Amino acid sequence: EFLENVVKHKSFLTGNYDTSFIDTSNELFIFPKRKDRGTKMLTYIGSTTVNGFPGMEKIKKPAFLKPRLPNVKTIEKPADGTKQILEQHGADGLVNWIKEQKKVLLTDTTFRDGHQSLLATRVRTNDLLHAAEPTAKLWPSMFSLEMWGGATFDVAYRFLNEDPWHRLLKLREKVPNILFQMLLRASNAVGYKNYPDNVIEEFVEKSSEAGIDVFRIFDSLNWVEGMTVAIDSVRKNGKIAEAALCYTGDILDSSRTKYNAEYYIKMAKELEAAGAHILAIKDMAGLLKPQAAYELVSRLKENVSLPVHLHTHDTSGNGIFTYSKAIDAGVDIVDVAVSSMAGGTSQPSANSLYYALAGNERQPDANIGKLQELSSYWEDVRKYYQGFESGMNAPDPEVYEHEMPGGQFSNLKQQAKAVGLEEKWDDVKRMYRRVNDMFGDVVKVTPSSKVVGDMALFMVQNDLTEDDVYEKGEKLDFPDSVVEFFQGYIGQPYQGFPKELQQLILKGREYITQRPGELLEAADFIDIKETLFHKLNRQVTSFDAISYALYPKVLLDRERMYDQFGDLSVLDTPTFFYGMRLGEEIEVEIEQGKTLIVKLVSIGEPQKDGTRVVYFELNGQPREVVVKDES
Ligand code: 3PY
Ligand code: ZN
Repeated sequence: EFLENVVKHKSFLTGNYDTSFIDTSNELFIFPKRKDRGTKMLTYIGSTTVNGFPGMEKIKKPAFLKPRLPNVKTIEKPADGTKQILEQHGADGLVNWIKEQKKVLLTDTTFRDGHQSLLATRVRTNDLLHAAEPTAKLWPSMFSLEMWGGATFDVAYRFLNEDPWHRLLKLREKVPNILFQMLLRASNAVGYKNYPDNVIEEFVEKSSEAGIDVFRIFDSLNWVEGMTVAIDSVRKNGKIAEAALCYTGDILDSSRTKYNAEYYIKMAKELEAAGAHILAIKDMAGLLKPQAAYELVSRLKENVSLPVHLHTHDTSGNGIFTYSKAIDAGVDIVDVAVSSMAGGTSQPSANSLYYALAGNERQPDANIGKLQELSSYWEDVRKYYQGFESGMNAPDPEVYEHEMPGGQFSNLKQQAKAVGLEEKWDDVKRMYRRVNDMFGDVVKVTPSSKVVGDMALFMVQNDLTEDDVYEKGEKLDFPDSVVEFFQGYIGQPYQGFPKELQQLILKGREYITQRPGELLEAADFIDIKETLFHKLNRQVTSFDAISYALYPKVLLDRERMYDQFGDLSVLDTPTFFYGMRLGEEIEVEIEQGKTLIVKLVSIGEPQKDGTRVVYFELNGQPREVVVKDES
């Protein structure tokens, strides 16, 4: 293989036989990995059949109905949409176009926040890809498709054995007409901590290249200083910088004055001055009550000239009412999900909003029959993910008390369950609010929400009251995330940290007041590529390099899984989570036009070394794999 590579090298082909190029040409050492895709796939299926899927209760594979996938397979291209407006008129042209629209525009979050908030972010690329072309063809009038960022990035690697870049590139191929939107946690990128400035710049550049058009940028403490690097980078790449103010508290409650309308107006003006194209109100927990929405949107429209894009969660059940009031006040764009992936901790339903605005001149431009077709597909697919449902099946107006973001709700519940606190979930919710107040009433959204959640779990787990924290604080070993928060490593909260608590938690450790990204050493991407080349033993892309800069261990762990099992994104979701039933036969299209037919024949008895032999037929030929029985 090495010689074959050498004789194909351009230095060799051009007759230059000075062999020093061998020392400087890493690519010569890339040998195609042994590709027994069939065996790798069978090993995964065998292992999942025997052991179940990690983190999910092992049950017999249910008999799912085939999803009602809308049939849109014609050679006709999808109708032009907002993507073409951006391409033809640039970012400013698109902003002008938004302002000219009379009807309210919609962003569909089904591919990102919808499932992040309902199904612990577990929806797989395979199911998204099936929905992509139908979405492009049946709903070309939407403003944008939020389909990336937030928690989807690390969850893809960690729990789904997928590459999030692959997801983005593949979806982009299928959806040429709609703006792709992502959620970017400003200096925290798609992570849970601040990164050096050049990591943020590189991340934005690569995401733009791979297909993101609209970046919703927020800082988890509403600290504008923490957002400017991201805003500048997005502008530099010719993309749309949608800067968000995170809504917390209640502007209608005169006893809570920290986050009042003036606070948000001031922040909106700062974001406009910082270069935002669009202003987002990011109501991540669904705390914005209808009348508050009317007042806030009206005041913002009076004070800034940017289009306003409203994001809420329907946790309280009041989402459509809030949108209706915001629409009356002139909001330009609102976030919705297709009906079967909407409601509860997710966004309000697109279909319901369409009907609710009947007779209203701002009713969105959409074909309700076609939205229903998309909803039917997701209704069927959602069943695959039943193990990740949060169990909330009614409105929870208590959210106005605990203030927990929709995207965190199902995750924190899983976390509580994992540490044996499932029965104390009510206490965790109450403690979450107490911790918020102890921390000085903070904005709670990733990663600050995780800090509050970690502290709440810590207190419930250790049976600590607020008084206990102050009395025994010196002896308590607080969670790392809490310590780092009080060190200023995720930024500065509005009106500062509560001093007494900060001292108790820091126990003399240093803390900073400047932007963490300024202090962090810049990442050296050439060095990262070199390191990765040796670790992965394959050609390294710029996408791998930026992922490694964000999540080194996560990327390497996933690579190990990939080596072991191959590309699992081609596997259908029921098989991915539940393995196979005895005698069942499935088809796996491993690449276009190449399909494997897999039949599970039998599972051997456990052997002394803790393994079992699993017998399959692969395209009619007997095949067996040995898997470890973890039980
Ligand atoms: C995220 O950062 O993932 C969020 O959804 C915050 O609301
Ligand atoms: Zn959200």
